[in-house]
Amino acid sequence: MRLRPVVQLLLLAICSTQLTLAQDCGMAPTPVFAVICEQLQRWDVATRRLLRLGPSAGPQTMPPGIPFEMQGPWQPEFNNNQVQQPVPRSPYSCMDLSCLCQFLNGQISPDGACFLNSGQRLTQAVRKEYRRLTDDERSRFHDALNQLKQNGEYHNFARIHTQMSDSGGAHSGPAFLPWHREFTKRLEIALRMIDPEVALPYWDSVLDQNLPDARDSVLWTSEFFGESDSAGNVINGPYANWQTLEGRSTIQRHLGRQGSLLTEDQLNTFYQKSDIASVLAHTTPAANCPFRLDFTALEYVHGNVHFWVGGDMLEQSTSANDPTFYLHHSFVDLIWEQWRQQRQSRWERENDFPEDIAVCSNEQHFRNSEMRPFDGIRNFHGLSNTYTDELYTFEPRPSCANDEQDCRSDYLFCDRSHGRPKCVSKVKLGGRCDGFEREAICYDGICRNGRCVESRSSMAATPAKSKTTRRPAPRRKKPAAAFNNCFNEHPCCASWAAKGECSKNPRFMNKQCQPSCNKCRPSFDVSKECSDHHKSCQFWRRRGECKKSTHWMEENCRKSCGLCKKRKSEQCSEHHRKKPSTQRSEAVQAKASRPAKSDSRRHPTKAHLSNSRQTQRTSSVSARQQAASCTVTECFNEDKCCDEWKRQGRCTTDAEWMNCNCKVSCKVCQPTYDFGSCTDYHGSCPAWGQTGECKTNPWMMENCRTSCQACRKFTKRVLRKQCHIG
Ligand SMILES: [Cu+2]
Repeated sequence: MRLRPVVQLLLLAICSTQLTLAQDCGMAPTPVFAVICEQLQRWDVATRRLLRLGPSAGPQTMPPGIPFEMQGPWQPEFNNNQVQQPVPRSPYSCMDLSCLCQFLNGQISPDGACFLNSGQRLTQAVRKEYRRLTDDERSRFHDALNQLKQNGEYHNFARIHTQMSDSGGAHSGPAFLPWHREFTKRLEIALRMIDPEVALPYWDSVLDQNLPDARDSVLWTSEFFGESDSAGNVINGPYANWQTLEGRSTIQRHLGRQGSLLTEDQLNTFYQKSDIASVLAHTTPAANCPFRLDFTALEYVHGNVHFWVGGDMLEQSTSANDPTFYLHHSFVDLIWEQWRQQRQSRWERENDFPEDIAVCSNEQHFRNSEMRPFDGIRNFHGLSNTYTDELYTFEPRPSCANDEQDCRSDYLFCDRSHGRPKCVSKVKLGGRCDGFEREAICYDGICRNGRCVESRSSMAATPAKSKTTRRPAPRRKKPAAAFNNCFNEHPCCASWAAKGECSKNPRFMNKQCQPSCNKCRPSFDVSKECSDHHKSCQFWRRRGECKKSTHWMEENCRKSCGLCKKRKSEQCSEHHRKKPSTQRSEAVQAKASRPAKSDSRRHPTKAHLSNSRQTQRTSSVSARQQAASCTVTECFNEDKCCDEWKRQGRCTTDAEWMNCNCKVSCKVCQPTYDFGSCTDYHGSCPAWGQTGECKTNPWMMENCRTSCQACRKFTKRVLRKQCHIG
């Protein structure tokens, strides 16, 4: 028994060295792959560090006053194939059109179709190649994206991708594809809230890869992604002068300096994969992971495109500043979906996920881990068929055959000079066209001496394609305002806020009780107890949500759920009564018998110690008998200094006090936890840590070592200094 802590420490040491010994990025086929490899490993290491520091450092949030083991109702309940929380609090959680319909103020007809106020029917988004959009579709997409930029929502999205602490599963492992599927789905919904007809296009970079110089593609003109100056600043097109999240005045790109675009061969290699663990791949395996580092994994291959675009796209922390990010990821999603359709049954698509192996991928990539920061969904939910059944679908990649005329786009041509006919992007004026002299490669021009130049004939022959005659963007009526997603998530928010929890427990409260903490302005009167805060309350009531999603409905659909007779504050206390005790102070004391802040149990002061020395001289009662008068009943040390005091001999020199307050160190009792390890010794530690107890209560530093990061703060040396008395 005495050996246990030692063995555990040893195991821990072995484990952590093995985890840090990642497989060698030096095996990478190209220098850029090696850099991507290191980048993914850095993300992984940082995620693992956050996970080790425990919930107070990580993104987990705990409601005020509800200890960890009692938080049952707070954990969204998941059936294996349930894709979302019952009530979508925001349109972003929607997984079908009837849900989106609610947020777009539409009407659902008896046959289930959604008709918007404009009379238009809401349909599945069709994701097309960027160059295959009609002029109207393209300008609507650009308009919607610019509105998101202006109303700040685009930045909110960029921030999500940046925040490692909340988005650990975004990179470096199996959750990469599902996470980005959910992320791009959300952006597409944000666009549709502005213009319901918009879909997120995809950028098939294979179309550019076949050019003499992909930087000359028509994509990098003001019609599409825009041009950048010699310093890399994007200076024209729909994203010109877009301020970045970090406050730079433009997006940066350095096309083609490093990396590469996707090739048909890379895609074919991917389509050939048969094992789920090579598709949802462990991209940062440790040396002892049974899976080898595989540079054909989509996460690696896709990283090359980030590097090819360069600038903001280089780093995970800035890449979502550049809209190329979303169009590239929309294509990555298409490639994944093609694999799913070709290789998996419907059932497999929703169920196959690589085994959870800690030495292969960190916990955030595990099948059932929460897909942070997307409330209420887990990684495996990202496998749902509902995404492409209900919300969006892909138009097939542009292709052409001998008998077909072209690639159905003014910006693409069918290359018949290089093997099997294939669609290739057109080249802007001044760009290279060598090797394609016989093809209609130049946009608005002809190929002469290996360069695209304007030609009178081309100008005369194709006036419709010239920029000056491009149809102006259609004027539409004012789009729906961005959705105001400002709701309390729990009926007790107001009570908690009144008790000062907004400042005591900001991590939780700022997320779950935004209106009550004045973090956003709701579109309804929060103080009205008997009202519906959401226009869909009746709809949800009919779907039985009053019973299924009690907290949210109790707060926001009180009228529809028939809760007007009860006062919220009463209901809060009822919530509390259901559980043994959810008042933090009661719970903490009842469950853990933590030290009351009474003088008798404060750690020894010099005065106290000198008193007890006298006690010791006069007392002949054994230590254990003295301890019997002690009111601390459970087997915990009450102070982080206990072990140090024991080392100083206080278990004998100050036996009475020590045997009560440092029971474990003085071996008065045998703890059931691994004393000496850097873990939490009590199940409620994470919850107490969340509510700031680490700072205010000395008991915590001794017994909630993970939650309070105690081992890091109080090394042996620090303790020796701090606990020195006399
Ligand atoms: Cu990416």
